[in-house]
Amino acid sequence: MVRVFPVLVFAICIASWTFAEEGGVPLKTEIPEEILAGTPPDVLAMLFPNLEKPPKGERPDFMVPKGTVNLALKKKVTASDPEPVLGEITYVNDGNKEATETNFVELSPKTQWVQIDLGQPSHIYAIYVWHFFREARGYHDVIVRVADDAKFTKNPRTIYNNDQDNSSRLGIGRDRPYIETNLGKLINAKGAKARYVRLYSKGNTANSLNHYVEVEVFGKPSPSPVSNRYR
Ligand SMILES: [Ca+2]
Ligand SMILES: [Ca+2]
Repeated sequence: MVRVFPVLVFAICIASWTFAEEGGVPLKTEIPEEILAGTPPDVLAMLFPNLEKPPKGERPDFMVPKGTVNLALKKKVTASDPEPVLGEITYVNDGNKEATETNFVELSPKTQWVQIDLGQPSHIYAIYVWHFFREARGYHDVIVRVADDAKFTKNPRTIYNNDQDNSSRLGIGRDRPYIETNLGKLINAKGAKARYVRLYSKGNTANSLNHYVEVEVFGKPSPSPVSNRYR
């Protein structure tokens, strides 16, 4: 541990320096009001092995370059299930994340995705997702991928995956399942350059359906658009 420590400190210094150079600022988003009913989180934790600990209170600052904004807000959104069971696909990124009884979109069972077109190649630093937090539950196979094209054939990359048994067949995920809260799930996208963001899930611990209250994609449009000409 003693030998690892200086390396860690060095890595943290480099990371801090990188963002400082770009004018790093803490990522800010509005956290919706907490509304919890149903299975208590500690009971759910027993049912849901290898659970990631839910954040307590406020999350520590997540630093992003100055000028980072939510690029997803009201951008074009599509889904694997074009006719939601409840709500509208546009609820995914309409900026409304209050946990009311009607303020979420419900997609069919099995693995489903929603996809946001950021409109241009962008550097993505963080993704915030709120599936459904009116009760303590966890979603299965939460996977986030980014790509240069809408069909995910050009430069697709997986930036988050907690499908540990590969039941959604996008590879074995190394991330851990988590319980939904009003704090949302913050995913580090590490500056990945892409235009399209796709989020998967495969039902949840309460039922087989898939839900979204809101998705935010924090980043900056890329100063040099991706060109195929010189590849
Ligand atoms: Ca919404
Ligand atoms: Ca799985």
